[in-house]
Amino acid sequence: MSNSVLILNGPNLNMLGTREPEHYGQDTLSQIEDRCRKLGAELGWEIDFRQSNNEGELVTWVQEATHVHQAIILNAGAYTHTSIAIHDALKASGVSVIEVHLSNIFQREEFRHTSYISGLADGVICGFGGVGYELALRTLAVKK
Ligand code: CA2
Repeated sequence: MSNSVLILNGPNLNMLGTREPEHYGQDTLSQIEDRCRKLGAELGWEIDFRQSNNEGELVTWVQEATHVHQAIILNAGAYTHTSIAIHDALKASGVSVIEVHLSNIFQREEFRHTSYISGLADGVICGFGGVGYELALRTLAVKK
């Protein structure tokens, strides 16, 4: 299998940098992507970085990850708290997952404290803004 990591971003994350900096910081998603690509190159990972507002598209991308990507770094956005479909796809894929959130979901509304992904993830990183994606990549490099 290639040294490829799939970084998936869910709904509304394409809006980063436009509103709610108190929760999500100032970075745009494309700035986060650039930093992941730079760090990925240093660590020897090929980075496939995607965003979708569509639950079904995220499910399809997870399904296609089997035997293609070493791991998925997943910020499923609000689908984290609702999507049994993404949970089932992750479970069936057998691909290692690291769950990432920009904000500390446990300091926020009660409905954000539930994740359908955490129980399947190798680990969860939240509350460190865009740096969380880089921490996830570094963790994968240690496990390589
Ligand atoms: O903290 C995270 O990374 C979240 O996954 C972000 C989701 C939220 O629903 C999760 O509970 C936690 C929302 C991302 C929306 O981002 C926006 C950024 C700027 C303007 C509008 C939305």
